[in-house]
Amino acid sequence: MRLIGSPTSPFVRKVRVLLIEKGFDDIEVENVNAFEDPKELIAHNPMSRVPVMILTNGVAFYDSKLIVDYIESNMQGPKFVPEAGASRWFVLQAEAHADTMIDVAIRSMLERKRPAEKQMKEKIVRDEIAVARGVGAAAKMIKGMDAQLNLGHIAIACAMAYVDFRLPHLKWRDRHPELSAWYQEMRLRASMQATAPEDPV
Ligand SMILES: N[C@@H](CCC(=O)N[C@@H](CS)C(=O)NCC(=O)O)C(=O)O
Repeated sequence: MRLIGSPTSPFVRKVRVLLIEKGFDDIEVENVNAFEDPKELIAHNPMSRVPVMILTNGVAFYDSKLIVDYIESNMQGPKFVPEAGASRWFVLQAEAHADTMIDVAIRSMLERKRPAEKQMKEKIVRDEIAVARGVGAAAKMIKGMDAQLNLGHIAIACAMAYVDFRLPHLKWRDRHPELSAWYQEMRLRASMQATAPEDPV
């Protein structure tokens, strides 16, 4: 199998971290710029979003939630989503929460990239406040989860890295010291180190 991705996408990173934690550290990633509608991406995902996972038989999957589900259901290695019970839904909620935080962070980042006179400042402020609230909720989720690594941890760590990368001015660490301490450890994991974007711009 291989992935179509991008080095800075937090959704791609979530999938890659999960694969590495499962023991698959040699999955080929073909990096594209999804914003330019590259042919090789839209051939598999007409909406031009990464990640896309392509199996050896040519079958392709998106989005990242389905890819993660496929990996958990069909690939060997330790499990990162509990099979049943309240903990399953807690972990999946943490993943959905992290993904939504990223969606909002991306939207505000894209708005900020527009020429200053065209930016909708109130939209940026609203989205950044939403992300800040999201960080607070993520802190509670991390506190409520077992220490053993699960998909919720992975998704939240990728979201925090993205907030640091795109919205550093939110300075969330001062308000959430426990989340900050947890994240400091998380980012040292080999899977997080191997997927950190080099020289992100
Ligand atoms: N819900 C999708 C979101 C994927 C997504 O938004 N990917 C971004 C990169 S982080 C992208 O490809 N953006 C291109 C675009 O919006 O045109 C998932 O979980 O895979």
